Amino acid sequence: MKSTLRKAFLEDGAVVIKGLLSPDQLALCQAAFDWAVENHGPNAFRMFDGTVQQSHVDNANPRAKEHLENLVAKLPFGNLLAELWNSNHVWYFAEEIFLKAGGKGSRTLWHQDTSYLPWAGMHWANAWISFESVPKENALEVIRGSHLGPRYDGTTFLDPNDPTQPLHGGGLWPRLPDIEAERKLKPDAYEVLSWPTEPGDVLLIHPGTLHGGAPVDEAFPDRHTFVFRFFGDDATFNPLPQPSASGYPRQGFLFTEELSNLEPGAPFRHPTFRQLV
Ligand SMILES: O=C(O)CCC(=O)C(=O)O
Repeated sequence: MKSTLRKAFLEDGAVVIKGLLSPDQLALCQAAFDWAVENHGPNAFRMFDGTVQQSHVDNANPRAKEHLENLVAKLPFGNLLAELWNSNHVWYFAEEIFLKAGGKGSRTLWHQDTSYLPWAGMHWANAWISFESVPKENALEVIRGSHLGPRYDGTTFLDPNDPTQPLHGGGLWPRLPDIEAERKLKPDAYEVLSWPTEPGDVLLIHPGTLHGGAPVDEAFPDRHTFVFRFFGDDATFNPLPQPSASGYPRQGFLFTEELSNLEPGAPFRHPTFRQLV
């Protein structure tokens, strides 16, 4: 592996691996994606315009777990991430699904996944895999190096007038900056990374990076994106504030039962997560 890729991921928190997935591998992913949209899980959040589906977000669908684990084991992520992180082991956590359709999907609000999931450590990665060619204007945006900075409170994603409405409250974690408002006043207020991608390219981000954007619009109306999440040796259990001002999470954290015996700071391990390396 080129040392520039490793350096980019460690320092920037994001890197694109061009052409990582072959057309056959991508076709397997797309079939699994379509199945998972039809057979969504208990964490799915869907929006419709009349009867037309506008968006679909799902997380760790238990109905898809075994199939996705078998699929991911056939993809080149295990060895790639072991090298990228310099980790002896790599585990698969679960998937997330993002479908935006009809050209009306607004930006995904800026957030860190670590505000929603009890994760700490350097060895985490989201593999963002879109089935369309994604132009730069519609790409996911990442604040360079933000995985090395503060762990912010999350956004509830619920208030259209307040993109930083605190998820947890209580002042334990700093409130998210209003990055879009700041950028409007000063376009270079943040160092924002984004890349156009082609089918087969994979964007890897550390889930502690501030990321957002990736809107659909008239010129690019539909996006189907699979996110596979992975962790390695340097991954620890770092609980979220409880109780949370917004009542998050309504249905328990992902894998609440499995993680219930982990002490804060313990290695993030449980047999439910498939070991790839
Ligand atoms: O694709 C998107 O719109 C959001 C992606 C995201 O938030 C993630 O990969 O964690």
